[in-house]
Amino acid sequence: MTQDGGSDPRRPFLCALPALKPCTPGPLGAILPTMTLSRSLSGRRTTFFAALILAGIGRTETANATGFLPGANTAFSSRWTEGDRGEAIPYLVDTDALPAGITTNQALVAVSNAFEAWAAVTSLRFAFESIESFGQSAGKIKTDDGRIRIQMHDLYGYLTGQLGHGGRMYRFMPTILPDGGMGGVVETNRFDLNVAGFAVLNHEHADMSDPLTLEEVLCHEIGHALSLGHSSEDPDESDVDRREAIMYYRAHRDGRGATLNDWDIRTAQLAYPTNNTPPYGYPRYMHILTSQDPPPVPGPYVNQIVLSMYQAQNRALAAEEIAASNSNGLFSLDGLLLSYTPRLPWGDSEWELGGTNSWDWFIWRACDGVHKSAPYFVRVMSFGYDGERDGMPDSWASAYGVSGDPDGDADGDGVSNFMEWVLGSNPTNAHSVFRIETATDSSLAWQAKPYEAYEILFATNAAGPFARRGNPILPVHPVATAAVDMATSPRGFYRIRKIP
Ligand SMILES: [Ca+2]
Ligand SMILES: [Ca+2]
Ligand SMILES: [Zn+2]
Repeated sequence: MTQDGGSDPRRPFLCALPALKPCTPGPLGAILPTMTLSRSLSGRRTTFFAALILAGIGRTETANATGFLPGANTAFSSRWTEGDRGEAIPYLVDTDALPAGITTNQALVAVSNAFEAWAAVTSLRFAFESIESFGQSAGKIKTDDGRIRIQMHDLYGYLTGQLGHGGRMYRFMPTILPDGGMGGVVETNRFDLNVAGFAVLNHEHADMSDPLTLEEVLCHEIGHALSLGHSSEDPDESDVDRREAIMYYRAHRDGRGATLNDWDIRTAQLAYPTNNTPPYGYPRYMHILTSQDPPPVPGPYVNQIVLSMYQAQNRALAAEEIAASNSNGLFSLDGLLLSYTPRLPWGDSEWELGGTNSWDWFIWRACDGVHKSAPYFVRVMSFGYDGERDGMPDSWASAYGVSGDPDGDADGDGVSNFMEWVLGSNPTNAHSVFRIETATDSSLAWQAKPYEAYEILFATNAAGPFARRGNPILPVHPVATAAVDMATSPRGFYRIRKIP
């Protein structure tokens, strides 16, 4: 957990420094009665919740006015954001039982065709992960692991006579984003964030033994997993567009297979536009220096980070503040630079990285002038007292014998003592330094500071120009790895850049 400021043996001023206070709950502690899972996102005590609900509980597949399944606190619905980052949503298939006459291979082909029908007309991508026995009905699995579970059977008696059922689970932040937006804002439509999806099929129904009907039903139920509702639930629907949609509430069973019509495509693209996807960012962490009045002035690498954000089409991006706890210090956002000034000269104290607590948090999102990203957290994870004002915490610098010598290079590895602090390496060990350690045709590995953000850059010429390749990597271990393709793509040069 944490080192309490009063008991930390490294803390140099046991009595002179004020005690830290945990982030105060403020107005953020509300819990919705419908939530089934909560996460403390900050503070010593639980101060912040994102709620997760299973939208399939009510078994509704009825669309709201927008053609989507209703969201919790948004007039629109919920969406997946993986496609915005060019990433695939992994899916699992349970083949414990299949419709009569359908082989495992036929089932997997039908599932793949059903996913590909949606991928072809949206920004979404899907990737088969494995065959897996879920052990219970996919529609009852409450998780937020970002996967879609396709259950080819109903051995657990989940269905009530229909050919299948599909849905999704989503996350939302009722206190911070009461109007929705945890899944981003597409034009003016705010979405909650999809975190899991499912489809359950009635393998005992005779119609499901026709491979093309199976494919149609799969495509329909996957549409629900993507948050689409029914185009119509009117048995006498006169609107051809709605009646012929794959999302019509009755299977057509006419050999169409996984074929979308204009209604399906138009509706899906409201959440998953193809050539103008929303921007995206990443969670970030800050390690803050403190000192007696005045506090350190935020600057490059000191109490300041650059909010990095991305978008597939390279529109101009801007950062927008959503909320900040400002409990133990003050955040300020200037363009892409986020600075933090501690209120008081706090002693050394840190939260465990990877946990859900922090000394302060800041929530922001990226805007590209058309869309807005999901919200992202910046968390203050540690305070380090820097009485010498050399840019390094006194306890860290004295432990290595480099106090007061930020510009020196104690181990002669070419990186200054100060930058070794910034990069998370050992200033007295020349082997501990930010560099690529191994490179193969398929992967790179480098020494990293856990939970920092790194960009992969590539050039065909050593002199450059280098361009970003793939998405940033946020390692959780001191050795970071990235998948690359040097076997089939042109040979060239890689660089790793730590985002400031
Ligand atoms: Ca060095
Ligand atoms: Ca070193
Ligand atoms: Zn349906």
